[in-house]
Amino acid sequence: MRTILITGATSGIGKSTAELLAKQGNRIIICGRRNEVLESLKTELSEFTEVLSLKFDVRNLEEVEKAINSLPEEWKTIDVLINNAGNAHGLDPLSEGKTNDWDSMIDGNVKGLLYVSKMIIPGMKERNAGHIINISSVAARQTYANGVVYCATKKAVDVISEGMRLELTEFGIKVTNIQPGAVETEFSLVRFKGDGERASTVYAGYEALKAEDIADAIAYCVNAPKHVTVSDMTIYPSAQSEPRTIYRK
Ligand code: NDP
Ligand code: 8X3
Repeated sequence: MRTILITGATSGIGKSTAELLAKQGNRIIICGRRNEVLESLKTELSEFTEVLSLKFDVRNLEEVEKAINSLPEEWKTIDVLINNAGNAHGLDPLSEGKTNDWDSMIDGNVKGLLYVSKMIIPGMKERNAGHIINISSVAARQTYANGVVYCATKKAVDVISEGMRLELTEFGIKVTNIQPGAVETEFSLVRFKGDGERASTVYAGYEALKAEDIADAIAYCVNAPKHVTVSDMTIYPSAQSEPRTIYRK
């Protein structure tokens, strides 16, 4: 039975992935900042498998280290790390961008992913086994105006995935980089700081991806035979041709 640690498991892609991989019989470590959500998800998933929850902010190195070091001995062997936590904050031109939004995106989407990975990689190297799945975005493929800092963070995730593959393949560690297009989750609600009406316009007039669609793709990568590594995957809703272009009815 594999042990899988998922960051950002309290919502959207991370939550659906936790649900699917739990139903497939894997032991799951769910992570996020919202304790109540973690606890209710833990109860839900415990019906299918063993679950452990860790509450930490990926931007805070001390919290990351403390949380991961607190894992009981029998949970310390992490077979699969899914670096999913992340968000966009704001949609503004650089000249008007809020620096605290930039900090949140750079610290969360890039530094947070590095902090968590640094805690998990040494064990994988020792065991000569493991799989790291990084959730990037189609925003890494095509920069869009007003989302430059978010796009830059996701480009960084692509580069980090590539670098991990260069450094870790010889240790038998697989690295997968996934670039989803528009997925209807809490993503836009967070980007627009709780403005639900504005968030819903992002998904209006076409069928956006569901978190479950990305969970399916992640599960495919996790379940591939030992000799098969899915290195990169890009998944669009059928109505989206590139990050800036969605055909709406
Ligand atoms: P959600 O907003 O639904 O989920 C984001 C998750 O990340 C939550 O569980 C949240 O948990 C966690 N998170 C955010 N910031 C932090 C932090 N600082 N520390 C710890 N956890 C954090 O969005 P999605 O499910 O859509 O996003 C998941 C990933 O997918 C992100 O990396 C996003 O960039 C990427 N993505 C999303 C797309 C989309 O269209 N939705 C498209 C392409 C990529 P909590 O608040 O409890 O901490
Ligand atoms: C989220 C997808 O196109 O809104 O990464 O940037 S997009």
